[in-house]
Amino acid sequence: MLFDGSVHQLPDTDPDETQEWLDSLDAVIDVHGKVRARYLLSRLLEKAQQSQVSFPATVSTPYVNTIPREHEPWFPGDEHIERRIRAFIRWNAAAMVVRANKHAEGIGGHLSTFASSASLYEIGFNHFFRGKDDGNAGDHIYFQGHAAPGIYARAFLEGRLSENDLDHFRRELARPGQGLSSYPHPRLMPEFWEHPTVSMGLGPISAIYHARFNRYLMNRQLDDTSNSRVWAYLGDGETDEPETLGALSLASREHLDNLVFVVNCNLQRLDGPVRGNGKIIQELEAVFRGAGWNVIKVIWGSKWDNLLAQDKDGVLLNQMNSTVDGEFQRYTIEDGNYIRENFFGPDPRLRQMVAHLSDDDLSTLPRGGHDYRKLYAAYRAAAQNLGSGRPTAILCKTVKGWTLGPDIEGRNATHQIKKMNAEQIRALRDRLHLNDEIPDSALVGDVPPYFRPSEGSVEYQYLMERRRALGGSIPKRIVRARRPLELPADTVFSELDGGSGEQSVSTTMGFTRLLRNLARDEKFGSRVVPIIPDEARTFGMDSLFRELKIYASQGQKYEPVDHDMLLSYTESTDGQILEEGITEAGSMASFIAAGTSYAVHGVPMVPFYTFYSMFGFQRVGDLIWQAADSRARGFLMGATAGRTTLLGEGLQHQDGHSLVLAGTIPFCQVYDPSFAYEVATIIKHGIERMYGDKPEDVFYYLTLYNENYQMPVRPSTPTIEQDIMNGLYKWSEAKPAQHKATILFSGSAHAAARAAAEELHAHFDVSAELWSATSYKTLREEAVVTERWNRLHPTETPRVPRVTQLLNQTSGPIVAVTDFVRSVPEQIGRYVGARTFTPLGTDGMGRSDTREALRDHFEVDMPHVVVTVLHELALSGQIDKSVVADAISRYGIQTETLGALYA
Ligand SMILES: Cc1ncc(C[n+]2csc(CCOP(=O)(O)OP(=O)(O)O)c2C)c(N)n1
Ligand SMILES: [Mg+2]
Repeated sequence: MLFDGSVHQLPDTDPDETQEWLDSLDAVIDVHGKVRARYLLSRLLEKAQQSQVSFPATVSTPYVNTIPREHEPWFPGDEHIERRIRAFIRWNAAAMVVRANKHAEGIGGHLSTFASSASLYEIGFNHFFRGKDDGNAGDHIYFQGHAAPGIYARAFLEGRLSENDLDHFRRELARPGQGLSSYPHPRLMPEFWEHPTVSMGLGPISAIYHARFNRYLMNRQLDDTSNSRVWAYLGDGETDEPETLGALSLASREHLDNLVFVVNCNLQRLDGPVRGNGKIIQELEAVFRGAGWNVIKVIWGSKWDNLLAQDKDGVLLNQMNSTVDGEFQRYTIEDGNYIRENFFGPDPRLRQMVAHLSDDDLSTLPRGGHDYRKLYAAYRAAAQNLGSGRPTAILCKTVKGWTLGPDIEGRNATHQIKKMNAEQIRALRDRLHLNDEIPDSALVGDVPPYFRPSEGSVEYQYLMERRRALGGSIPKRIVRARRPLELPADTVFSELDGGSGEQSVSTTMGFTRLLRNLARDEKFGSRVVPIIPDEARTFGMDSLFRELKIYASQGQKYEPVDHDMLLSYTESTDGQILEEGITEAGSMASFIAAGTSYAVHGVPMVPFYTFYSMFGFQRVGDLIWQAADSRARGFLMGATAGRTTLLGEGLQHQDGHSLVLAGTIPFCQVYDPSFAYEVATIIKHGIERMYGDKPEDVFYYLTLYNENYQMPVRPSTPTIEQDIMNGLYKWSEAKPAQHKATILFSGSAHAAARAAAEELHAHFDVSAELWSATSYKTLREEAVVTERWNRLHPTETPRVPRVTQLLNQTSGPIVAVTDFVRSVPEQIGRYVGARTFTPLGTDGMGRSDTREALRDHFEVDMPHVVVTVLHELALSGQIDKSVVADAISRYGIQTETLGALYA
């Protein structure tokens, strides 16, 4: 009752007495000051509690609308026309899903989500969402994934989609490239959807970081986003995902008053009630308020206002407050009499209050989320909130499946219902008052027709005028070069080509230097977005704090403890680094915001998200998948990579498998470089590929290691850059010897490979050629494509996969060594022709110990490479088996253990 004037909705039974209390308070403040007043109030609250006068905690208000009737603004639209438009959209959304399932049993789609949220969207489309046809950044809308049919239905009404398009909902392969995707997928509909949302929770967290990124662009003077809002629509069930609510405090901390969450509280999720025994709206109010958000509850429709005004004893309010969601859901499916008996019935004062209402009246007392004026009031308040410094959450109470009839509305199974029979379709038509538009004659069988008002109709004119006034149709994904970038100068990269001389450095250090060079590049530099989740010191990237500065919307209000040091912790309003704190999910959301800025804003930005590689793909893999769907561009840098290279940290830290997980993500270019010049080449080509003349919507994953060694000079072969990008190249010739072998290395495993080649030559008369395998994924994908071509062109000369061509230039057994699991090199195992191929890798869980001990344990060190090569030579009869046995004892290798995989 403390907030937002909601107390004004309750009748004052004794205004004189109220005034006396208020006057007393004023007197206390005047005479004794605010501290005394606060003390007295606290004592009063304490006393009230002791006397069992329940008083809500300050994070929640009674179960009534936040905006009282008398504060509702004038509604500027034509409610009747908008209702008609909404009816058309509702109809087409349902028709589309029903038709799709008629055509293909089991194809799916959702009726009930949009049915519950149609008004939540339409109020936005008609009055708030700003398009970008005027060349500005516009608003950014995260649509609830399962509401997609409604968004398509609106695009149909606007003439953006045809009936034929709607008939290709969920049939993307029937007309390649022109189907309507099940959910918002920019990858599949790159000119329509902007933001993927359907994996619960990812939309909300992405929206928060997106709103923050808009401010980042503004504070860094890269784009004027001052008028852009981010609207995120989400389900009440979706709020159970940690990603949904986990970043709320960032939004308030960063004063993101450009952000609005609209939570569709239909009280149901997929299986049943969201909080049968509680009240999700109250729970969410407390969470959002506690996190510093502005909360607007839209619970009751207008007809309840009259009842509330009569509630002199507070019995209605008490009933509203104490009825649990499970009961409210029941009331949606029961008739008016049931409501009278059970909601109003037990208390004679309540029963009396509705005595004048018929059962029909009672069953149609609507919820706030279906009351257009209440919604308008809430949205307007949210829109006017810009400047307040607080993000807004609008919590709207709705009925799941609203208007779809008694078999679907509010039923526990409603989420999954995709079909309607002829009778249900007719009932929907009647319910939406579309009898003129869709006469009985059009309702033959159970395939509902679509309906679109003619271009001359008032509805069409109205709807188009509204969108024109608001900057054009939404959603629309356009790639515009509003502020194009210029590629960095070549010299930025060439510094790493010369090697490190006598100095031992890591690829991480090489990368940090490169990142600094990139950020210093006169034209390109400002587009670099370094993102770090509280690991900069681990990676030696704290050296960038001072130079690039950490983005802090509030600047730096304190002098840091290390202010007198060269590399002090420097925060600034125009800082470049997004130091995210310990949130890989949030960092990925920032990566997506920055990586899609080329399309969302027409301002290409180049994110470099550097993280502990163990806490990348396996921790936030779904967000990385979403990045691919979003068509994000940029670089994911998996630092402290390698199961044995990161020593000491043990089981939960040592990553030997992110390359496998990365390999499963389409459009993710995966590299495991060994040397600084390889890192530089991959980043150079990556930038060109993603941001050059013919940009491609891909992103890169590179491993970075923390082991120091002398970085070699880049080989001078003319094709070296392309060789590195292709995934495999000869790194060193072998010294002549009697037997031949080929060793492939990647990442930090180059050391074992190089030592093994020396050893094999020195002691076993084996000449081993060394090849750097920068990307097994790239090799595999090329081979798979070639293989397919051969299969489909049986009469033509078969093509040879690139990896096979390259390995055909080598001799002897092929042994691959990696600090990752064996399945990484195994990706090319099928393409080595008649040769033998043995991968050595780090399958199993990590351990805390030294690098040497770990490499021995995982059997990826020099002795194991040597023994593997010798074993293969013995198998082919080139050397005697006793040579292998001698080598095993020479290196003291344990032979009777199960190995790291089972240890
Ligand atoms: C991460 C994830 N888990 C599960 C699902 C499957 N799923 C799709 S919709 C849904 C229920 C959604 O309920 P709610 O958020 O309340 O949305 P409503 O349809 O009620 O508006 C579930 C569990 C999903 N899409 N994403
Ligand atoms: Mg729900």
